[in-house]
Amino acid sequence: MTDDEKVQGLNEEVKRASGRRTRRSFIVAAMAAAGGYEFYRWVDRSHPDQMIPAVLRRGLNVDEAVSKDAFGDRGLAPTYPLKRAEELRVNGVYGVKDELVPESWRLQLVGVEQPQRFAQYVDDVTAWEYRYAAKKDEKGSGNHDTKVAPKAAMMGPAPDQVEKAGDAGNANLPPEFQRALEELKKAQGNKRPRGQEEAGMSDNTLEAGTPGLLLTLEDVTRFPKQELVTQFKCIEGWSQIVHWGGVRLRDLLEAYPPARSRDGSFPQYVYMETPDGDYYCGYDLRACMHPQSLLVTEMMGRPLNQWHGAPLRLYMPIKYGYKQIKRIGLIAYTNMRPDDYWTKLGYDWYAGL
Ligand SMILES: Nc1nc2c(c(=O)[nH]1)N[C@H]1C(S)=C(S)[C@@H](COP(=O)(O)O)O[C@H]1N2
Ligand SMILES: [Mo]
Repeated sequence: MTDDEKVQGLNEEVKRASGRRTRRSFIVAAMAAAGGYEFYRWVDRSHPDQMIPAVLRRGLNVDEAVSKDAFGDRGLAPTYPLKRAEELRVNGVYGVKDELVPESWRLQLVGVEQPQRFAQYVDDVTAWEYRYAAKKDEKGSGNHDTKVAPKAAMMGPAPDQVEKAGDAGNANLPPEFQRALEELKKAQGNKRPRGQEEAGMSDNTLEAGTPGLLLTLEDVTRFPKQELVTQFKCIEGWSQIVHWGGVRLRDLLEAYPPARSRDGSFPQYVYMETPDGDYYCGYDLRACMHPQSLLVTEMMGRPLNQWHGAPLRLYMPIKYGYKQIKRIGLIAYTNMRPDDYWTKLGYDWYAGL
């Protein structure tokens, strides 16, 4: 058997098994079927419950919740042979248009339990300055903008129409708004205002003075490397099979578990945002704990490029493309369902496939 055939065999086994079992017993079956095969490491390294920090185990009934609510009986997204993977097109460039200076990237992590115990603690994550290379030309920003066909359920105007409105920029704003914008800019130390794309600023953008952690890329990539070949689906109607490389989001969240609320409960949501706040997404903590939810650093065996979200993007199975946020600058635990870029424009928050 070739490696691809082994993987196919495993996938078939997985599908059969998962049709009749809970995810819990399914993982046991998959582990047996995997027989130590290394490429799909998420299968044979799935944490036994004992390895999940107590703080998350008590807050979440991960196995049950993941299999039943979020992902149906199947539990896992199907995977494909590596040879079927192809180069993913670029679709949507909010928050990635400017070239980020790689050394200036940090992951802001907010809502962690006792953050002061970590060396990466700072008392204001928003004070971190992301630096951008001088603009050469506008290439990339015009041609690649998001074009998403309206879904039946969509309430807002079609994105390309909204986009045109957004393209007019600030020049068309009434003078009082322009003055207010100028004042806001000054108050922010003349930093670029956040959320300058058509959906506007996120409701969850952090306030200055928010404490948390500033993680480097090394901090994020110290977890076991994962690879996955899955189908990426955009709500527009196209899909492609993609080879992803990165680390499990779950590993990061377990290393930096969330703080409880005053009433003793755990946050049920995770919010993510680009460094400039132009694109943002909200997720169930459960979906983030899914073993196939990855913090991606590589596609097709190569480091991510700017347009696909370097240095770090999300890939979350069984969610549409618009939840796969590129160039993550912030991850925050939260109790309230977080704001989401395309939800603001009328799309479904869950975006389940
Ligand atoms: N930062 C950012 N992330 C984003 C988007 C975006 O505009 N900006 N678009 C989303 C949409 S609608 C899709 S389909 C996917 C496309 O990912 P790709 O460009 O790597 O194919 O990214 C998602 N993540
Ligand atoms: Mo999309």
